[in-house]
Amino acid sequence: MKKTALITGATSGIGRATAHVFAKHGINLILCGRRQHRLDSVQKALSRETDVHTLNFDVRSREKTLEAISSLPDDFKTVDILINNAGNAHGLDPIQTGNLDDWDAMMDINVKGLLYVSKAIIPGMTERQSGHIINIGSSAGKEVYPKGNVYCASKHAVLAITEGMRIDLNPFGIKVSAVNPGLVETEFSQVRFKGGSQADNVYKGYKALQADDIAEIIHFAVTRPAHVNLADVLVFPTAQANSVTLKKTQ
Ligand code: NDP
Ligand code: 8X3
Repeated sequence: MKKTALITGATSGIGRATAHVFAKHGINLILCGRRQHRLDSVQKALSRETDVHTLNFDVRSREKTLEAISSLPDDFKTVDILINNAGNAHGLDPIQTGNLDDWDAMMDINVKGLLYVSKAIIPGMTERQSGHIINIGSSAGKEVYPKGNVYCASKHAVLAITEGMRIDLNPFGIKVSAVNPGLVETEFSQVRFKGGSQADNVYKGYKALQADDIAEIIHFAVTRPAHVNLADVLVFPTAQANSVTLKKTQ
């Protein structure tokens, strides 16, 4: 029986790479994001390999999130795997000069958006007494770095929510995992620096993780035997030792 996965943030980076790996292995896909043209092109690329449905909504909107997920056609209503991936950093500023809109975006998307999506999916999983939720945290959820303040707080919250979910969903046999990457070369820094030139240097002078590296780990996690749950995975590029120690060659 083919499984169905719902992936948030499937229009770019880690989410899109995960969609590709899942499709290759015959997992049916519900791809979510706000950029319709990207949803269309990922759907077009992957429909040769598996069944794909797309949902366009902003996870900041509680109503739109619940409405979109409740609109799923019968063939896609049973979500076996939820990948809570949508999220970004917005800005990199000391707390005293931080931007309130950036703070709102990070807490609303990375934390509250993850909760809204989970709220819509969990009832089906508890009813069926099965399922796997993977929350994409970050090394920033394990340690705080200079100017990371609110982004780090949002990812610490993701980790706390993951642990809470694992406890509360334990009686239902639902797996809950956190995958926590260090530096991954995606559109993440373009979003963080609002398209500014700072983004160009973030992945220079060392080999950063690629979105595919994380996608492979996510696929490994969802294909473990029923009695095995990868509860918490921290993954760095070899050049990175922690949030502030990075070996660059230039
Ligand atoms: P990208 O910027 O490449 O992708 C972010 C994805 O999130 C996009 O598909 C975007 O889709 C979606 N998204 C953003 N805001 C919203 C929103 N309001 N509503 C719905 N979807 C949204 O970054 P990454 O792939 O790197 O990031 C994915 C996750 O990985 C994030 O949670 C990030 O914090 C985490 N992470 C990233 C690391 C890195 O170094 N890159 C390291 C550790 C964790 P769209 O714009 O179409 O809505
Ligand atoms: C993304 C990696 O180091 O920019 O979570 O926080 S970092």
